[in-house]
Amino acid sequence: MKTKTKEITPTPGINKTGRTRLAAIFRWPLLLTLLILPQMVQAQWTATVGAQTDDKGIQALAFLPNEIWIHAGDRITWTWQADETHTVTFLRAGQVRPDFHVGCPGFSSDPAIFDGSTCVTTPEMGKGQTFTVIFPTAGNFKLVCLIHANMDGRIHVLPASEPLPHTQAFYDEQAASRSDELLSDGQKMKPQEVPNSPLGVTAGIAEITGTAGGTETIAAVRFSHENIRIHAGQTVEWDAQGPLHPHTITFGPEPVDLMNPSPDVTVDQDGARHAIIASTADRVHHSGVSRTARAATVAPWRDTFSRHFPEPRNLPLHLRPA
Ligand SMILES: [Cu+2]
Repeated sequence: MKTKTKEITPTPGINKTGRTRLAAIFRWPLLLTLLILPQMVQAQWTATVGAQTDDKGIQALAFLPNEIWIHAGDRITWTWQADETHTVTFLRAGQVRPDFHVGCPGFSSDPAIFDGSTCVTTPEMGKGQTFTVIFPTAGNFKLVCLIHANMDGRIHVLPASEPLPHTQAFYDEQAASRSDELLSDGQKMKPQEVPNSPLGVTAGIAEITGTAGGTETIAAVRFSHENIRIHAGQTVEWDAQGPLHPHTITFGPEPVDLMNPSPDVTVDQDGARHAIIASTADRVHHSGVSRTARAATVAPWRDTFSRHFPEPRNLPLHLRPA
């Protein structure tokens, strides 16, 4: 029986040599992709900024977690968890810490890329906001908040060939437990007596703590007395006991300018600011928000403010976290 051999017609334009060449052309990019792929897979990590109690009275000024190991090319997305505002900032080596209103100068777009050569920062951001930074090169980078001097962390960016010590689940667990720890420590903080002042009110307390990854601050953003009954003519003294978390003492509506005291505020011989409230219509405002106060990060910052009340009144008092 005669078998009919089917002739294979070569594809027009491609002879045997051509086909081999074509296969080689396709094989090389495939090989190249396989080699490069592990380095190009960018892992997405998540972390949080700040934490607070339900009543917002205790604020953890911290990056949670504050130490993360990733691979070059990976990205981290931070989510803000508290109403107190913070920044996510990476400065250039040797860069002087800028004012948070000024930024790098300027503010980075989201996502930002940080390799150590150019400053990256967000503006001040609050609860629910997110920001992503991509780290293309290996190195150890310091993460800071421009608003709170004692709030920082470390990002260790390893070459793709090196193994990472932890998983995302580990960091999630660490962030949650550290947040609980800081907030419960904050609830236990007790105000110190206001020196030489029987009618003293503490305007916020704070403690700086930390881990190997960086410093954290726990702050109670409340007055020590919610109500204080005095006689007309008596003076009340407010004492800020947070080393880096200044507050304003305000009677009346919140002023637009938080940075400068109202014109009726005078300064006593011992440096305490002083005002006299004669009527419920008085709108006096002492600002603890000053650049000088913010810059004093090493020495504990303390400020006092006295008010003299010549008339019996019920006056609303507001505390605004800086
Ligand atoms: Cu902060």
